[in-house]
Amino acid sequence: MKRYHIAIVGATGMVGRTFRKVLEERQIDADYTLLASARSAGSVIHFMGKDHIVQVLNETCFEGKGIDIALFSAGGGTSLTYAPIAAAAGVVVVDNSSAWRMDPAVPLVVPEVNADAIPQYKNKGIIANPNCSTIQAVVALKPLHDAFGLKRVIYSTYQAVSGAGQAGFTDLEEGLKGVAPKKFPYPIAGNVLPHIDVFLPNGYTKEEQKMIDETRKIMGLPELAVTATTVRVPVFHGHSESINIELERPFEMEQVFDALRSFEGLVVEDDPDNNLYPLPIRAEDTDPVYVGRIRRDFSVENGINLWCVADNIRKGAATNAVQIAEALIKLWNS
Ligand code: NAP
Ligand code: 3JN
Repeated sequence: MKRYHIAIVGATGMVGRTFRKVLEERQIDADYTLLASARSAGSVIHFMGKDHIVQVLNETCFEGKGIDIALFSAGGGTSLTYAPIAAAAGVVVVDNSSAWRMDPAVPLVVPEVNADAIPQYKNKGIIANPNCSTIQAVVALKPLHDAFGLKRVIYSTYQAVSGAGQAGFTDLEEGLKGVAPKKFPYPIAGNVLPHIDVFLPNGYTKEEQKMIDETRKIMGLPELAVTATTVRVPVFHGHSESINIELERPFEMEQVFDALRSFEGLVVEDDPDNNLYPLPIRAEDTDPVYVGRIRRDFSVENGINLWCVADNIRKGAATNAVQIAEALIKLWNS
């Protein structure tokens, strides 16, 4: 069987570190090349049992190296420039940024939901990894759509500071000691900010618009009624989401529980008598998407409320991309 060669672009960053952790945990035996900017080129990282020298990402770094897959997490600008260069060298790029997500020729993939889109990588040599908030939401929505049809979705998110990178993380750490914020416009310690990413002319933030657009694309429902309010909260790891869902067809609550319980990648934590519901501190450093507080919304026909939690840097970024790489390897080996 062929031995594959995987590159990690942005290997020194928060998502890059988690890529390495997830690849080691899953023992994905391959040759590896670690890439980053000139700032950290030359540094040594111990990974998969050996020392790797971090190399600089440039126009020629993919040429003639036999790299099969590159996991990119070095920002949208870097992906816009270097993903096509990698693809031209025969590399399949799995990109964590928003740069390529809404390109109609680029598949936007959450393997549990739309693995059937993966072969579309052949169009441009790129597969896009969705935004963290979208990934966990669509894992919860898919079994309900398959069983009863989605009619309308309302997202309200409670997002961890790790979603804003090391700078967001430091703002909370230092803010708890009374230091003024550098990344966020207001203190995040003891506060909540209804503001993630930049504001758009339509009044939504870009994070909200990403959730709306990406949900429609992944679910293959371009007309789905969906809206979002995204909020930063003083939590280090794990995004939480209140999701209000209107379904097309009537249901019994037991059918809803059965559909959610039997879906790959989802864990139902719902036992109000014992105070059991998903929590970001329990989701931290794990891969599933957790759902709980599952109940009928009596204010509409066929309505459901649920609470959805996942580790935003694992399933929301690194794990999802590694799952895509695993699916590609399986496809090539078949
Ligand atoms: P981070 O901790 O700041 O790390 C950034 C990484 O990118 C570092 O390895 C850095 O290398 C590298 N880099 C930056 N500019 C580069 C350049 N010009 N050439 C090569 N490498 C470069 O950020 P992060 O939190 O890991 O996030 C990285 C990106 O992942 C984000 O910008 C976003 O696009 C994506 N992301 C996606 C999700 C999601 O929802 N799926 C969540 C979080 C992040 P140096 O060490 O050399 O500086
Ligand atoms: O803020 C969060 O919780 C998620 C942030 C994701 C993010 C951060 C910087 C740039 C993204 C993303 O994945 O959409 C990007 C980007 O690539 O646009």
